[in-house]
Amino acid sequence: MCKNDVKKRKDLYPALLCFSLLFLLHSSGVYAFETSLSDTINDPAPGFDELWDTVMLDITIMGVAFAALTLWFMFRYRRKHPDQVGDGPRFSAVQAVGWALIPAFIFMADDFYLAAKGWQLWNKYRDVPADRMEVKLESGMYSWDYTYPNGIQTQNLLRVPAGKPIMLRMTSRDTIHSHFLARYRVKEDSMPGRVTYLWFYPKEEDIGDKDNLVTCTEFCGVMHSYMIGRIEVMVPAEFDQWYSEEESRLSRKKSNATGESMVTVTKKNIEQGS
Ligand SMILES: [Cu+2]
Repeated sequence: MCKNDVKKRKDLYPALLCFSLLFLLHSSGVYAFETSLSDTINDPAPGFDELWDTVMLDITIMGVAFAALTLWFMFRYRRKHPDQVGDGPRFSAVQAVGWALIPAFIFMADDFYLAAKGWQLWNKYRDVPADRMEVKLESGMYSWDYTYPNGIQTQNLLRVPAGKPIMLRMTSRDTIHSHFLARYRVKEDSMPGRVTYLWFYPKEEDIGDKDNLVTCTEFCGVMHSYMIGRIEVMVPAEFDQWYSEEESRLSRKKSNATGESMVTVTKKNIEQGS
């Protein structure tokens, strides 16, 4: 082995140091994520946010590490005079394979780790809280039609009490739509002939927020971008009042309709002389 080779190999030590640092930095991020996940059992939104932040942190560290390494290589191995011929370090087969596999292993380990965290979070999210309110949603070009457990219906406006998990059981009367709640970090397709669901957790700080929007995130037709709804988070007592008032209005409407149809039948009978 000539002296020159040994020197060039030594030049690669900072690169290996970079990878090791990257791994250590990431490990500390992993620990922070691990400890905070257990605090977010009920509400999936902070978990999705933390996972997103971890992905951003990882790709930033990797990007910066690679950019720094590239710049350093460019500087260290620059051509010093016009007729200089390159002379790279000679690696043994084991060193060459190690140089390729160790970084690949670190990055794949990070990828698998993030994928596993995403899977774990998704599984938690699919475990819907038992103490919830279920609302049916039928989507159609171009509106969101909600039906509450007591039968009252709203369009493009979902009123919910703060502090109660809300589950939507969704279907569609025409094509595929996707109910997206940006604030709660959840979305799910609604489609004809199938019932899908999503749930979210409205909180007190959401009360009075006029920008708590529902948007359709599946291109569903020419008016797709106008398919906008709103989530109105209410003080629980006010919600209960609204809910029972609407319920009694609905039952009055139903009894009036029944009364009207009885009158129609009676009129018919009179006309027919029976
Ligand atoms: Cu749509």
